[in-house]
Amino acid sequence: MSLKLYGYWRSSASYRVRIALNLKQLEYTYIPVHLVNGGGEQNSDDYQRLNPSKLVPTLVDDDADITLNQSMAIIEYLDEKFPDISPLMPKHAQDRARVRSLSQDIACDTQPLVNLRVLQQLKSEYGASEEQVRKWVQHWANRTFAALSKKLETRAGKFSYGYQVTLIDLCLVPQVYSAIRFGVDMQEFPLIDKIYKNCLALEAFAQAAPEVQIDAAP
Ligand SMILES: N[C@@H](CCC(=O)N[C@@H](CS)C(=O)NCC(=O)O)C(=O)O
Repeated sequence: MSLKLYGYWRSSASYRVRIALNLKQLEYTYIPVHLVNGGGEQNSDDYQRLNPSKLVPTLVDDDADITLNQSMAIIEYLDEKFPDISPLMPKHAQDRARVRSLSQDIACDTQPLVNLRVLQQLKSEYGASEEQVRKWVQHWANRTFAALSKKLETRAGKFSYGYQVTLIDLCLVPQVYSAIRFGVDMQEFPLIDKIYKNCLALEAFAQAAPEVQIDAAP
């Protein structure tokens, strides 16, 4: 199997896919796309040919002749193709629906609000300062984590949904990483903080961490 992942060390959506690839024990070639240098390599003609959305990640599976964007679609693709190694969804339909719902709270309702191009637009078009942008990110992270803490109360075990890593954890960990970067106090959300730390203790998560990627800035 020949897999290529185009990503960026600090990109939360790329981070999600790296965790999935590691959990599935899949070898892949990581191709960094620098989102900031030179106006962002995601905007280059070469990258746009691969993904006209100008966003990372993009996964190329040469054997299956498929090029995919959207981290959630990529993760579900990997999960369906390799269902026996670290399944990321529970068995029963109602559990799967809950896992999707909680994952989408992060992937659909939070990450898009704090994505780089949104923050850049706040600064360039509306004159927001670094401090205002930091507050913006904190605001959306705090709202998400407050709601999520309530929702997870009844379902969480060691991980977000019981004692098995699920898609929620793949979304949660990168979002917490981003929130900490922008100064969110995770002590306000002890359950999420506990799950975050339990996940990071797993090799698949540790190896996917931004700081250990080949494109990480020193
Ligand atoms: N829904 C997409 C989001 C992708 C996305 O927002 N990627 C960000 C990094 S996390 C990006 O490439 N940003 C570049 C930019 O904003 O110019 C997914 O899950 O893959």
